[in-house]
Amino acid sequence: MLAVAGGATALALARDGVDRIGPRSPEVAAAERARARSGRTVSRRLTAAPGTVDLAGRSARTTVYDGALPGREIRAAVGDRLRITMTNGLDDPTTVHWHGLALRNDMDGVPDVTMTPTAPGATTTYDFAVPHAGTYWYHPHVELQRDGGLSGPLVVEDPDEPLSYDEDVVLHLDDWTDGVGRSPQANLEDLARNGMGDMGGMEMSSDGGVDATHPLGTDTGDVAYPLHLVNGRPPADPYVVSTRPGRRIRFRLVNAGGDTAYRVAIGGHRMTVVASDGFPVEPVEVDALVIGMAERYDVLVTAGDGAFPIDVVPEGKEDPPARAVLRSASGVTPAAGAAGPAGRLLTYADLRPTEAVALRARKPDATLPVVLRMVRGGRTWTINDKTYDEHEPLDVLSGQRVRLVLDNRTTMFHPMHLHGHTYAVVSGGRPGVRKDTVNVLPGQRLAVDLDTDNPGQWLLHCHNLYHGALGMMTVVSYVR
Ligand SMILES: [Cu+2]
Repeated sequence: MLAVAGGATALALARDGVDRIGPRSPEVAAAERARARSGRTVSRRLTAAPGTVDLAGRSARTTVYDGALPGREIRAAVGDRLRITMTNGLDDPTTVHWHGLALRNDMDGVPDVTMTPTAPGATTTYDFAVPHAGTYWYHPHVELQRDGGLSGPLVVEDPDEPLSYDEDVVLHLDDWTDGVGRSPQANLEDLARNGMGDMGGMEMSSDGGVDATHPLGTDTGDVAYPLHLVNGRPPADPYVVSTRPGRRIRFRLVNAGGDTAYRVAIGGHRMTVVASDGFPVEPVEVDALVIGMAERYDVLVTAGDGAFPIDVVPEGKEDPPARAVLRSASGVTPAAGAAGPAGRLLTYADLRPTEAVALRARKPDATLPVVLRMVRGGRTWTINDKTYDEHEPLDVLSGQRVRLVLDNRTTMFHPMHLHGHTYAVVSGGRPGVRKDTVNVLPGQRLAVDLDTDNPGQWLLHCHNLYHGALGMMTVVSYVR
């Protein structure tokens, strides 16, 4: 197995003489005490273990939470305390990362940075307050475990929800090879040995081929997947959303894929985008959207009368698409193919934060470059010319406005995720849409602003699982 930087940051905490705010520091405890509380506790058990899943009659041996694919939805409300006891039934150590939540640092689930991973047979309890409403998800943060079946949705409801809808449906999207194609480990070993092979960007223009029909560029992934799933279901046995004509549905789209962005459209329907990565946006109506790895979109849809395909097409890949069905009446479901070049495709430029969540404009106290590179033909991916094993932390002080300049010097897009914070994507020099995972396009320099209000040690990494495993991770480190 390829080792992914065990212990690197634990050592870094001590080795360079910098006074770092560790996960168990008083600052982290104080930040947790300051979080608003509802007085309610949501308690759950979660067991990660090997299991067999049924993919339209094809049986796949993999790893899952509680035998379910995807992992069961966890629902809480703002201010609730989540108390989740995870038992590790795997053969390897594991953790749970609560993606997108501004939670206490010692519950963030990053091996060695925030906790010691849970050993096989052992149990860990995660106990933290959830500060923000929205659509989030959970997954391990150990090596390639996420490219099996180990992930699930986490929804935080707003007791004062301003949107009105009749139904609330999560669509958990995932690229699938475990147990039916090459194993994730074999794919990683192939990339580590051979890089991107002939795909090495040689034929690419300097902009990576970004245009209206290729919003993420022409090289969007390194791995071919035999299946793509919606809520654990392949297209031959699709997930069906049953409703009635005229009902308003809030779809919560989660891209849990390891190496696949998806283009999503619903035949005969427009979608009103109302949130991105959990945080609300001014409503914008589109025909289709592209969702990168680990991004989430909430969309409102008013159901028509009939049966309609929900097309989930791997962006820029030849893989067979995923598909679900929206059904409000009996009858035959029309063929797939609603997602096409026609119609309005969502872009980041369309997204504006609502007044309630907009970051106020403020001159950054610090600006930190985050340079993304591919080296050795894609066998290694770096941040600021270091792999994770050798990373130099990005030091920040509490109580500041910090600007990260994500500078993509490669011909692939990278969905860059910062733990523990929801930054603002800078647009026209001002803080715009709030996100925790942003697609940085080939050749693009994209700035994000954040307020350093959640002390601790926080991973910043590419959510292409293979880029992360091959080095494209670092740590945003609060220091005193
Ligand atoms: Cu990447």
